[in-house]
Amino acid sequence: MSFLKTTSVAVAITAGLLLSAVAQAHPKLLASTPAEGSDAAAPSKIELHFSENLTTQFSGAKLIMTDMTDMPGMPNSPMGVKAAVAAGGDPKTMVITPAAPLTTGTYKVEWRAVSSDTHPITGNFSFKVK
Ligand SMILES: [Cu+2]
Repeated sequence: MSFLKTTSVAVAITAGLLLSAVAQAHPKLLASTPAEGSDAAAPSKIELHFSENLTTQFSGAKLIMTDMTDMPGMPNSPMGVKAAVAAGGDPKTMVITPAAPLTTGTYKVEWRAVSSDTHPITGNFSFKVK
């Protein structure tokens, strides 16, 4: 009996160590193109670079046009932009490709990233198109 007890304690300690190791593996957005707050010509694609490999089937992003005050007569309310979201050239990169060239305005990217520990992490950033 005492052997079993010792074994279960050892298993519990091992599980605790594993949990603390995976808790550090949450994907963080390290950089993006366009960068947050930038104001440049319309990008043909938006790249998000994360700190961890992404689980593509659970990760994704939405592109929203949040301000179009430069377009007279257009309602100034947030509007989803049709775009394809795919894995990039490496497993830490997500690429958003708008279906049509982005027009002048302010855009927000709302991302959701899941890596090996399966916890969804969300965030957002905005940029402008001249
Ligand atoms: Cu986690």
